[in-house]
Amino acid sequence: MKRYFCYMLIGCTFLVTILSFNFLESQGLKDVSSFPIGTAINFDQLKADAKLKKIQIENFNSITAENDMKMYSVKPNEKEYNWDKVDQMIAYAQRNKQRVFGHTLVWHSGTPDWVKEKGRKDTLWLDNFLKEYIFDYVGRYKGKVDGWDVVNEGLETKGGDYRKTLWYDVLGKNYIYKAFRYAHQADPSAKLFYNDFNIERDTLKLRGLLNMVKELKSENVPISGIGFQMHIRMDIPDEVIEYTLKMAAETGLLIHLSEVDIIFNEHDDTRNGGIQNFNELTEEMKIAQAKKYESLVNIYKKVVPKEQQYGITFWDFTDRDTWIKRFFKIKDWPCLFDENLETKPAYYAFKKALQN
Ligand code: 9MR
Repeated sequence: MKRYFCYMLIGCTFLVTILSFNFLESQGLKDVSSFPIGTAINFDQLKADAKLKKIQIENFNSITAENDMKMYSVKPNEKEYNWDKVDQMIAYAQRNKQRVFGHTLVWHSGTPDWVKEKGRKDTLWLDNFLKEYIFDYVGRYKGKVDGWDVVNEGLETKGGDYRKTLWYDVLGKNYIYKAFRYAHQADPSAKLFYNDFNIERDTLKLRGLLNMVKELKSENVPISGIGFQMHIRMDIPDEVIEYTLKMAAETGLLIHLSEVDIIFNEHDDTRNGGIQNFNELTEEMKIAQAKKYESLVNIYKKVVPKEQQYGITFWDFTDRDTWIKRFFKIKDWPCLFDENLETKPAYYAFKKALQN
């Protein structure tokens, strides 16, 4: 009798272990995280690829359009808006209980040529266009888009000066103030972000950003958060990332890691500007990348107070589709999933850090 009882106990323990192991394995990134985990995606590609879609649904509870919500997509010409893909993506997000993040209202690289041509010639027209565009767009998706990158990359690539773009040249830095105010009027409950790159490594640029935020706040401009794109490289020191995130968190604003990926090779921040130092991905490199992903989550949790953690969003999630290869014309392996859409060590390290 006693022996049977022992066997039964061993059997049950075994079963429970197997079941809980399966349960943990079946949980996606979003299920183990205390803040939203998102990804940028090209919606047409997602629709056409069942495997990609499955991974996306299992792991993410926030979605950003990689390009479909940019001005050149939404307003390709003066006569019409193109809402079709945005509507489709929002319906998909709602079906799958995902937060929609709007990227991006005002961005120099997202501005279509027809706006640049007209805007350069006519200040008043550009001023009115900015207002109308934001009211139409943010108003249409009121309550459906949780947050917006209102202004993207308004600072120069290096240092802390305002970027000299159509918007800045014609309207001055006021375009930033106006964009935030219009977006807030159009949807008072949407979270409004300023988003930029290299602010996690370039402390001069970070200082420019923090000065701008201070000015915006002193003028009661409704900014709710700072987006760190966080396109990083293996050799960007964790200490520097920790310092810059901490400084940004001290503003009290939400902090979004909005376009995360971690590359091995270098580039000069311009199209086709990749420098191919590594031709192959070794097992050692995979492990090192896993550690870097783990540290990033740990730093975010450590220095950004819980109520300011808007979430972590990846910019594409597979080494097959990453923008890095297309844009910089190099080979690289920046994502959690490999070229065959299988998980890499980085996936498990990232997940472990979310769980802890
Ligand atoms: O990944 C995007 C790429 O497919 C587009 O061609 C490009 C221009 O619209 O934009 C890329 O996304 C950028 C994002 O919108 C802003 N931060 C930098 C991203 C990578 O270039």
